[in-house]
Amino acid sequence: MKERIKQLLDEVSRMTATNTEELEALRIKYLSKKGEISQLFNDFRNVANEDKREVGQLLNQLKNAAQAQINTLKERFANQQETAQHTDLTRTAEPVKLGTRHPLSLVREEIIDIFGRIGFTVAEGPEIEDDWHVFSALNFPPEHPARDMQDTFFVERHANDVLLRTHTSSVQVRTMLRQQPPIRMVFPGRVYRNEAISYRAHCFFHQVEGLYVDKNVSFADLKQALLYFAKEMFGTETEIRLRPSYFPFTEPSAEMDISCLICGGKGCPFCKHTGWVEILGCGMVDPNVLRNCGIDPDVYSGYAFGMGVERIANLKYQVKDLRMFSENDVRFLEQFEAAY
Ligand code: 2NL
Repeated sequence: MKERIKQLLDEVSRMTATNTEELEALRIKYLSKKGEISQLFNDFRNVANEDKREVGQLLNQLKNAAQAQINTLKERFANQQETAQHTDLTRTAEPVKLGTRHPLSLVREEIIDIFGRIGFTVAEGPEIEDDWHVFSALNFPPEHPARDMQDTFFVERHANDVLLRTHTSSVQVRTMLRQQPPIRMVFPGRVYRNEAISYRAHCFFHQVEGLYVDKNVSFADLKQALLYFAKEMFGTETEIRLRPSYFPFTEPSAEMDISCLICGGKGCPFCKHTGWVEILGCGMVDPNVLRNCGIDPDVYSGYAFGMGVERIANLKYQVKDLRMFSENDVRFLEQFEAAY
């Protein structure tokens, strides 16, 4: 028995395997219930009493040696597998996930694209402005509430107040001061208003405004351009209606509704059972605004319009909470079209 144990001790110390299957076979051979070592433990009963102590110690030594050797080999395989994973050059490449484009960018680009097809080019301008470009030139009376701290973020308060623009119209003003008609442009950009943040208001949002100034520009031209826009943006079935409204910088002014996208005009909770949803404001540029910007209102006339990009995106994607647009939650953003 002692001979057999010593023989096995020698075998076990030289035990080696080239893969996990071989290793498992060794474990079964030596350590399983019917394995060689267990067999020896069974035979231990028959060992003479005076030898029991010595043989017992040898047996335990063998069992521990076998277990230790198997564990060492097991660890070696685990390490090898890990290195193999890093060096296998034939492995399929990790899939690279495409990012998605922000819904507001998608909508802004679509608006620019639609107006581009009927001759509108694009201009941008500064977000930090002064009182004259944002209010005075646009015919806001001196006591107009928009000029109040409550509605506008002021950077510096002095004679020419420095402030964050509340609409992109200041870019139109800069454009008209720089060039004579014809002007046919859209003006996308971020604007700021001092509002409490909620699901339907934010202290910043995005606008696209439009301006067309030339000889003999009429309200009919405005209506036709906006009808084209509505059908391109929301589908050819879309109808529009204009309701009289008021803005300091246009006269006459109107708000435009489109037939409800959800019910097609029949009336549903989305359109509050009116069949219509509001999408933008528009009007004929007030002669005072043209004059303030160096354009002769006796020679030229123009139309202008302005829309909130968030508003259009809400309609298109039915986003219930405006804050989703600025929180960068990937679970929201991932749902939109990928960049390519
Ligand atoms: C709205 C309404 C509007 C304009 C913006 C404009 C600009 C100049 C002259 C005249 Cl320089 N008008 N812009 C006109 C009518 C409406 O915006 O609700 N926007 C979100």
